[in-house]
Amino acid sequence: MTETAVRDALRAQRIEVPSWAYGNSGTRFKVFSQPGVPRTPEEKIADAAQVHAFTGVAPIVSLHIPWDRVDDFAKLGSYAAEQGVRIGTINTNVFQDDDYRLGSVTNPDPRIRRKALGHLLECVDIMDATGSADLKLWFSDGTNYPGQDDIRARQDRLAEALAATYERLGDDQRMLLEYKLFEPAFYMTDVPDWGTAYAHCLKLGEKAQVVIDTGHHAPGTNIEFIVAFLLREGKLGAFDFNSRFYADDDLMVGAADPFQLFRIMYEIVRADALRPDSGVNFMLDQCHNIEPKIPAQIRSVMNVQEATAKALLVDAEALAAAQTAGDVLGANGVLMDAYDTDVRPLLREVRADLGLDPEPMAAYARSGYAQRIAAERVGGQQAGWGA
Ligand code: AOS
Ligand code: ZN
Ligand code: ZN
Repeated sequence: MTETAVRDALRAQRIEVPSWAYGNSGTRFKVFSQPGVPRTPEEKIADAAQVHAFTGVAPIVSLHIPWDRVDDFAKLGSYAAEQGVRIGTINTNVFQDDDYRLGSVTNPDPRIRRKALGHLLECVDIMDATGSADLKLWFSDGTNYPGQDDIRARQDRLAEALAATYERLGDDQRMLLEYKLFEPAFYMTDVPDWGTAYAHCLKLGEKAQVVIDTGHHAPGTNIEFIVAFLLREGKLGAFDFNSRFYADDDLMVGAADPFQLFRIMYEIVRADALRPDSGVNFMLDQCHNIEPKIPAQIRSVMNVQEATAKALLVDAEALAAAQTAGDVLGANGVLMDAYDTDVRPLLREVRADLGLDPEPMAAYARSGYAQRIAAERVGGQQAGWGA
């Protein structure tokens, strides 16, 4: 790839940020509140707009319903536009009501299954109002004990709800099915892995695609293989990027394992799936429990940019030649040369080309925004988990 093509790709890159990253969050042990946290969906969008203002590549905000419920979603969309961003994916929430103790769409009780499906369909109505293209489905459904419920019947119930939701989608709308190995269910999860998600999506049709949340696998899983496979099948709809040391830690992407992020981005580049019109949506799904939230999002976006820049710098011709020649060490060396490149000067130039400060973290810190919201927003509510 020429240097111009690398720069063009980096300028055109798009990363979607989650509204819930700006509110207070925590673990089951403690939620630490921070000064200036948003009190409303509008304030979450305003904070997200800061991330875009300083990075230039994050103009899309994911909403989570009901955490971000407002009376007029079209108006919220206009507000987002005024802030310089737009509303992206609508994330469903069928995991927070007492009713969902035994599951949502796979619950043995048909009344609760109907309630859960009603929420999914309502989220498509919201997509119509916001102009969103993607509906994200993550189900906490599963069981804690062997024998607790019938694994196979739960798959039937899941398939039924997915089919009804799929039917409701408009021509330009997609549903993105996210899998997760465990948590909150500890014995069996109804959508535990990419194979299960893929099989359901395949049956549903083209508008159903798989989401890879990078924190949702068993330790040691080769995530880039899943990326390569799903891309080859045209079934990779989106990422939830974050990083983890142990389980679903939801830490900043690229913090735990920047090399893994590079390997993932290399498969993206290899499949020409970086382009915003490729059908792959690059979202962050993170919680900043102890660190300041807006800078943590800026840092995360920068981490994705750095991994992407390195992936774009892989010498494809040299790599193919080494692979064809069976030159194991040569091929590995080509990949590592790209990974070992310091791409920060290149990204500083890309930002300058976009008319931005080359150092987003420092520029945000200087802007005074953090001090302003801390003074203006008194009585911030916990947003996201537990809201
Ligand atoms: C849950 O573990 C999943 O990662 C979800 O994508 C997401 O975190 C949830 O919808 C709440 O933010
Ligand atoms: Zn996720
Ligand atoms: Zn998760």
